[in-house]
Amino acid sequence: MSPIRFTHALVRTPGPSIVHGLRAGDGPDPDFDQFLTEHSGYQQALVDAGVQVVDLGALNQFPDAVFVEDAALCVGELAVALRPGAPSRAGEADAMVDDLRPWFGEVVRLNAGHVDGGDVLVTGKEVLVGCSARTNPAGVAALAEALAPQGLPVRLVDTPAGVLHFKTACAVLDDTTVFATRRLADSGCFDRYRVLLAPDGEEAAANLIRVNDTVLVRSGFPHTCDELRAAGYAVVVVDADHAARVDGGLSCMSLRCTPPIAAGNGTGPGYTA
Ligand code: CIR
Repeated sequence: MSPIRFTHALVRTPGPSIVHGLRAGDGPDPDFDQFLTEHSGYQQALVDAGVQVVDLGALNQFPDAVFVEDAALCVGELAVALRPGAPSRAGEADAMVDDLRPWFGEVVRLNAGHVDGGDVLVTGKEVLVGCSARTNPAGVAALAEALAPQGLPVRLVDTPAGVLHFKTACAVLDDTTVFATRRLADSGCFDRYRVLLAPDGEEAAANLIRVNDTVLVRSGFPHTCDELRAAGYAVVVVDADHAARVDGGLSCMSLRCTPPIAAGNGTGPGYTA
């Protein structure tokens, strides 16, 4: 199981209800049409990185459903429907069970507590899960049980106070390297890793994603791009300002994976690209 090599990315086109998406601040609503444009650019960047993009289809009854990563975890041949911590998002996990079955066969349901996928960082060594306002120890324990048959150790860590998700502040760059905000790195949770730090003032760039040979970085963070390129990574910049208006970033808008049923068993949703 590699934390960076994938054959597929499962996404969900946003519905018009995305303008009502949850957010911590009181900034402007995202513009639906511009969100769609950005989402389509995001999908193209994933295709260019070498994965097959599959649109699971909009779920307009759940304003935040475009952020697919929070409702499920796909790791190796296993798919787990999570239990998102925000009440308005709980139903997204039920939809995931049906959506992921064609690709993974059995879908395990988290059976206790709460976990948002944004708090789950899969590295080449282990699975770190940050406790947050959305993810609690009972959920982490249930996830550890679900992942144990795969031989995947789970380590409970803390998401920094005031940060929505653990992966708001970090990302995997390769088997043993992470990119993180200084604040999160200073917590010591990455002491067993090589750490590249987000430049001061560009902490919001930490929610980047490594997809095969490409690192996707949200636009607006030139120093981050320079740092990654200097370290030898191929960087592609993606617009996601309207996702950011509802506290979304790059990682949460796709489930990067290598499903065991590569064509969705012929019953899955169609490819978008
Ligand atoms: C939420 O608050 O749940 C959404 N508006 C944003 C979720 C972003 N998810 C993520 O970073 N993993």
